[in-house]
Amino acid sequence: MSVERLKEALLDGDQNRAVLEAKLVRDAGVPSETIVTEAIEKAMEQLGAKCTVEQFNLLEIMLVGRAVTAVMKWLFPEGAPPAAVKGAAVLASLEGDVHDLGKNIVKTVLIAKGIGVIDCGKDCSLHKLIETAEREKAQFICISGLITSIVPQVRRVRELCMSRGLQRIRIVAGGAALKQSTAENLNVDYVAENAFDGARYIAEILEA
Ligand code: B12
Repeated sequence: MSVERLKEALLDGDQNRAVLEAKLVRDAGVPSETIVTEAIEKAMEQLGAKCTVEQFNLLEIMLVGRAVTAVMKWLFPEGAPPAAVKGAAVLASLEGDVHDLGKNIVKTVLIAKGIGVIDCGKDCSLHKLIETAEREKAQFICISGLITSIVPQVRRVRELCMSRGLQRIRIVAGGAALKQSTAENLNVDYVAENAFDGARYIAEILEA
């Protein structure tokens, strides 16, 4: 049993072995949070070296993505919703960004913590994002950004919220491309290091 072996199974795209290794790691007392940040995130970082504009093996990446999804489903099984849903967070990857593995992990973690999530999916326009936040009376807009080209869109979210009278909405950013930046630079309220960090920030505000 080791987090290293779980990482290897994920990188091999072997979902059955990955779930088995995840079980062994958790049975040994490693918390789900560590499994996500030390195995899943680190494995995907390694995979990142193979997913550049020049060099790119789609099948390999998809198999790893499938293994990640299988481990997440095992770590956070569906069907047992928390007793009371607190707050509402609209979540999306913005237009031009089709990465959604991280976004889906954030969704799972928020739901597991009892926070209501409205998932606008990937490649979501700013128009749809703000309209949904308004309609759903969301307290949070959560943006997952994996490619740097979406940064200008992120910077516009606050101004668009203001123009609709939604100044009380907190904007939370995360994902590899956004966490290299600061909240001030992105014009958001918080930049999360990972899904759990973001969920803690949201939960603290809801409890305040
Ligand atoms: C998997 C992957 C893909 C898959 C996506 C599959 C999917 N359904 O998501 C596919 C094959 C489709 C893909 C495509 C492309 N990709 Co790609 N991809 C990756 C890779 C390898 C992993 C991303 C990932 O899933 N990470 C795992 C998750 C778990 O991590 P995460 O998203 O960061 O999320 C965690 C936290 O950050 C946090 N989090 C994430 N979002 C949020 C949001 C909030 C609110 C909060 C609180 C927390 C939070 O929670 C998660 C768990 O803690 C990265 C490499 C990397 N280092 O990131 C490249 C990478 C992101 N891709 C890249 C590129 C260039 C592309 C392509 C343009 C390649 C091409 N030649 O066409 C395309 C086009 C994509 C597009 N238009 O969007 C570049 C981006 C460069 C840049 N800085 O702009 C990277 C960095 C690779 C590289 N080394 O160059 N890709």
